[in-house]
Amino acid sequence: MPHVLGSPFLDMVDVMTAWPVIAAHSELVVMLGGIALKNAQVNAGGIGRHVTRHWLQRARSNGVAFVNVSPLREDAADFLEAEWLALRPNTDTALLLGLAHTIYSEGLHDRAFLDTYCVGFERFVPYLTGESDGTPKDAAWAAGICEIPAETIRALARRMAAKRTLISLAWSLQRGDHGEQPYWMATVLAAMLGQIGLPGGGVGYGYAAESAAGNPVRPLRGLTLPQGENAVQTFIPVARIADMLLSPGAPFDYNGQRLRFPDIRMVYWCGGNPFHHHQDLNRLVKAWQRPETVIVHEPWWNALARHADIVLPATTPLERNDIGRASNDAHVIAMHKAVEPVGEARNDHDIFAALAARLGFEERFAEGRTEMEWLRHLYDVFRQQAARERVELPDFDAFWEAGEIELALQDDARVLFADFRADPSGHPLATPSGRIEIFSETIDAFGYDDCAGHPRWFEPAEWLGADAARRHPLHLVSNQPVTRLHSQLDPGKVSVANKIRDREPVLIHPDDAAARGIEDRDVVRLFNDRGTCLAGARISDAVRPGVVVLPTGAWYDPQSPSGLERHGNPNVLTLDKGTSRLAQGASAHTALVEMERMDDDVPEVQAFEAPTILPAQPE
Ligand SMILES: Nc1nc2c(c(=O)[nH]1)N[C@H]1C(S)=C(S)[C@@H](COP(=O)(O)OP(=O)(O)OC[C@H]3O[C@@H](n4cnc5c(=O)[nH]c(N)nc54)[C@H](O)[C@@H]3O)O[C@H]1N2
Ligand SMILES: Nc1nc2c(c(=O)[nH]1)N[C@H]1C(S)=C(S)[C@@H](COP(=O)(O)OP(=O)(O)OC[C@H]3O[C@@H](n4cnc5c(=O)[nH]c(N)nc54)[C@H](O)[C@@H]3O)O[C@H]1N2
Ligand SMILES: [Mo]
Repeated sequence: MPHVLGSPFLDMVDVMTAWPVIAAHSELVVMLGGIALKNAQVNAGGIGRHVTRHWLQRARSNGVAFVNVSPLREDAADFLEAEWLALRPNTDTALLLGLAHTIYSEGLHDRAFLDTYCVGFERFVPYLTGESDGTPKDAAWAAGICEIPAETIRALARRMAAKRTLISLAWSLQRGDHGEQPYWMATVLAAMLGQIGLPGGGVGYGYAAESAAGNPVRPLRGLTLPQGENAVQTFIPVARIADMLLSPGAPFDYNGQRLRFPDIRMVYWCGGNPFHHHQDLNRLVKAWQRPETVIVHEPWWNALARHADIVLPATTPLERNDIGRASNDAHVIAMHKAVEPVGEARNDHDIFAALAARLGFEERFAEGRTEMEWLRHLYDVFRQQAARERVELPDFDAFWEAGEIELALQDDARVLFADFRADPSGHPLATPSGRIEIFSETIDAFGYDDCAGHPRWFEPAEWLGADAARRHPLHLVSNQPVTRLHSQLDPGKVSVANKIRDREPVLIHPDDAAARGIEDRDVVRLFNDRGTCLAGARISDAVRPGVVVLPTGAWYDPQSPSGLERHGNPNVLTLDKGTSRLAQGASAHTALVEMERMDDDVPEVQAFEAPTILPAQPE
C-alpha cells in the first residue's frame, strides 16, 4: 500500500542527515519533543554502540544552538544549554503556523525553493494569511493556543530564517489527536526556509527515538527471517484493535479507503503486549471478552498472560541463540545462549514449527533447519549480500567465535534529500507529484473533515485549551520510560529502583502539587472518565505547569477487572481514538486528567505476583 506522506518512519531513520553533518554545519536545531537521550539507547534489531550523546556534545562544543520545544525540560540534555519553550501539549502545529506566518509576512521565505521543489504553496497561503477563513495564523494567534509569547515566536522565526536551521521532530507528536499535522507543517516550514537538502538544514524525524537516526553508518539491510506470504488480506491499523473487537463488520476510513472490521473469533498473540501499549485499557478489557479464545506466547506472567486462555511459555533472548542486527548500525552481534530454557519454555520459532508439523507443513515453515542452521543460513545470505556492496565479512564460524563484528560502513556525509535537491527530476520524492506536497491533491480528494489537503490546526479531542480542562485540568503526557523498554523487565532491578512506594513516578510541577496538597513521594490518584490509576508523586519544575508526565510501562495491575489500577499504568487514562481518518494512529498523548492525594486505604501492588501452577494431571 503506498504511503501518501512518504515512507514509513522505520525506513526513514536510515536516511536522516548524519550527526557529523549536523555538528559541522547546523547553526540552530529546533527540537519539537526534544532529542531525549533516554530514548536513544535502542534500535529495532539491536545496537552495537551508543553514539547520540557523543554527537550532541560535539555539536554543542562546535557552537550549535538548541531550542527544546516540549512540555518537559528533560527532553534536552543539560549540556545542550537549550532554550526551553514549554508549550501546551498537542499544540505544535499552531506554533509552526505562527512561525510560518512571520516568515511569510516578512518576506523571509525562499520563493525559488518553493517553485522548484514543492507543489501547492499557493493553495496553503490563503489559510496561513486568513484570507480563506478570516483568521490569520499569525504569532499572536499561535500564542493564544500554545502559550509561547508572540514575541518569542516572531524572534525565533527570524532567527530560523537567518541561520542554517534543522527542524527536528520526536516521534511522540504523532501519538496525539491529528498527529499527522505537525510533521506535515514542519516540512512545509522547512520548505519555506529553503534549506531542505542542504548540510545541517531542513527537517529530520526521530533523532534519538532510535539510535539509528543520524548514526554515520551506511544502511545495510538483511539478516531477517523470511516473512512468507499472509493468506489473509484483511487489514486494520494496529491502534484500532479494540474498535475491531467491539464492532465487527463496522465500516471505517483509512488513507482514502473505506474498510470493514472483520469478525475475529480467535486472537493469537506473539510479541508485543496490548495491555501495555493500547489506549483506554478498561475498554480493551471489555473488547478482549469478545473473541472465543485468546492464545499468547509470553516469557513473563504479565497482564497479557493473565488475559489469555492459553499461555505458551516462550524463551527470552538469554535462553536461545540469535543474531543482533539493525540495518543502520555498524555491528553484527552473536547472541550466544546464556542459560538453558527454564521450565517448559520454548523458542517462538520452535512453537510455530511444532504447530506447522501438526498442520502438515512443517517442511515449508522450518525448511528443515535447526536454530543454529537457520543462523548460519541467514548469515551466509547476508554475507553474500554484503559482498555485493563491497563489505567483507568473515565466515559464520569466525563470526560466531568472535562474538561480534564491526562492518566498514562509515558514511558521515549523508544529507537527507540532498540528491533530490541536486536533481529533482532524477531523484523525485515518493510522493504522487515527486515533489514536496504542501498541498496534496490525493489527500484533498479523500474529503476528510479531520485531515485537509494542506496542514492545518485542528483542536485535539482533549487539551488544555478545551472546556473539558475545567473538570480535568492536567494534560497527561505518557512518554517512553527511562528505566526500561516499554513494559519489558518492569520487575527488574533497574525499573523497581526507580519506583515510589512500589509505583511508577508521575512528574508534577510544584505549583500544581501545592494546589492539591501533594508532597514529594505521596501516593496519588490520577483519574478521568475512562479510569483511575495510582502513582508516586515526584515534584519537579522540569515539567510545565498544567502537565503531568507518567511514563508508560508499569505492568497493568487492576484491583478488579477494569477496576482501580494500582501500579501507575497511564493507559487506563489515555484516549482510544484514531488520529484521523488518514492514518488512524494512536492518540496516547491526548488526555486530560485530575490528580489528588491518596491518604488512606492504599492497596498493595500485585502486578508481579506469580500464578499458582497446579501439578500436571496424569493422562
Ligand atoms: N528508554 C527507552 N527508550 C526507548 C523506548 C522505551 O520504551 N524506553 N521506546 C522506543 C520506541 S518503540 C520508540 S517509538 C521511541 C519513541 O520516541 P519518542 O516518541 O520521541 O519518545 P517519547 O518519550 O514518547 O516522546 C519524546 C518527548 O516528547 C514530549 N512530548 C509529548 N507530547 C508532546 C507534544 O504534544 N508536543 C511536544 N513538542 N512534545 C511532546 C514528551 O515530553 C516526551 O518526553 O523511543 C524508543 N526508545
Ligand atoms: N500511553 C502510551 N502508550 C504507548 C506509547 C506512548 O508513548 N504512550 N508508545 C507506543 C509505542 S511507540 C510502542 S512501540 C508500543 C510498545 O508496545 P509493545 O511493543 O506491545 O510493548 P512491550 O512491553 O515491548 O511488549 C513486548 C512483549 O513481548 C514479550 N517478549 C519479550 N521477548 C519476547 C520473546 O522473545 N518472545 C515472545 N513471544 N515475547 C517476548 C514481553 O514480555 C512483552 O510482554 O507502546 C505504544 N503505547
Ligand atoms: Mo514505538
